[in-house]
Amino acid sequence: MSSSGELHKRRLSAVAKGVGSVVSAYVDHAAGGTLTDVDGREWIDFASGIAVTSVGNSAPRVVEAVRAQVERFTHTCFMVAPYESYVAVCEQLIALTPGSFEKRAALFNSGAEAVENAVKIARHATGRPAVVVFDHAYHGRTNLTMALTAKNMPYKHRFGPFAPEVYRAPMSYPLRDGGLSGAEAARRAIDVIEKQVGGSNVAAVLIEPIQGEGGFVVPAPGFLPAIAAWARANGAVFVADEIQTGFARTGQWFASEHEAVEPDLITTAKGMGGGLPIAGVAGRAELMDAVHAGGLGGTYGGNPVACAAALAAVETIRELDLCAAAQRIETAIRGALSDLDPGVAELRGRGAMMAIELVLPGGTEPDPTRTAAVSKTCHDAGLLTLTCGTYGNVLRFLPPLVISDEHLGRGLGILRDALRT
Ligand code: PLZ
Repeated sequence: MSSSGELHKRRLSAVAKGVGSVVSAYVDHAAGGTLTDVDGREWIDFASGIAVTSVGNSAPRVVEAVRAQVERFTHTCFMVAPYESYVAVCEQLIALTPGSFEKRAALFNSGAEAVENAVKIARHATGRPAVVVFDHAYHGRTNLTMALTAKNMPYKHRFGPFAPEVYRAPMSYPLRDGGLSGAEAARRAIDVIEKQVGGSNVAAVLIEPIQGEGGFVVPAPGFLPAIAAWARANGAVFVADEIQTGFARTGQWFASEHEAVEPDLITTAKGMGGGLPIAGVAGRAELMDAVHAGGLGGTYGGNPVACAAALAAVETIRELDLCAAAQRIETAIRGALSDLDPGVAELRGRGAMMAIELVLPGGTEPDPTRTAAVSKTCHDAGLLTLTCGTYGNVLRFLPPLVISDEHLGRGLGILRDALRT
């Protein structure tokens, strides 16, 4: 087998430079909380492939379900010849997402595609053009979702022009908005929407209940409910982008539940598929069913192999009670990182979606240099961590929910050492 060094050389003359990688080690195999590279080195996984492998890599049920499905049939296209597992995944989405109202769902391939479709549905159902998003938001890399995403580098730079009718409102970011309460931050956002867009023009208000790429920003309590209430009162569709937060990651099936918010539509992907590419939009039947027959779809959306994996992932989350596991991971992380230096402005997040924001001591000036250095030290010691944040100064921890106490503890030890050096 080739070494990582050899593979990297091949990559340079085969893979486009625009596609990056966090580490230069190439993976050979992976399990519940570790990856092993082709050079035989074991890594502790605090990334889960960006919040995807919540049930672990090659989770037994997922492997079994995929193997069985591949042998029966690999693809028919649901729009050509339908099959049961697509319907079953939609039933699960309807049952698991918050909201006791009548729902429908549809399946897609990626998070960005789910977001695009949620916007299509909201515009079609309301007959309105405008989409409201927030500072620090991340919703994808397609043309419409680039417009919805806040950060220029690396996501948008020189990739425009972008889709029109996208408006950005200020987010509740307790560390950086002078400690506005949820209600005050919502008032500030609603003022912008009402003055700059007009309530009756808004098709959708789209928000991540905890922001992901933008820095694991947890809005102040009351912010999400107030924004959702405004949307309802103004006939706009409240869309929760739960692509990163969904499927037990934050200690509930969906992060909206922490504040008892019932979104009109929810977008899901990542943890949903147990490692296979699948995404969904689920929500109010009258919105979902407003779209004419044939108006939603795609060749691969809800591919049977991905559906089999999703059903197995859901079963695994239920059976192993991975919501409780995520809560235990939060407790362990909070315990290990409670006494850090003044350069750590905040430890925040929910469940197994936790982060620290690094600043220059004595203020809140972001410290992306130290963030990158700590991350690099972790990598050198065999811990796979990711950074995020508008200012590149947030270290985030997204272990698989099935990670062992031993691997979690070792990973946190490496992290503490890296913060001390
Ligand atoms: N919405 C909330 O977190 C994907 C992107 C990594 P796709 N986040 C990881 C990168 O640099 O491309 C994400 C998300 C939220 C939408 C998406 C988009 O999901 O499956 O990557 O299209």
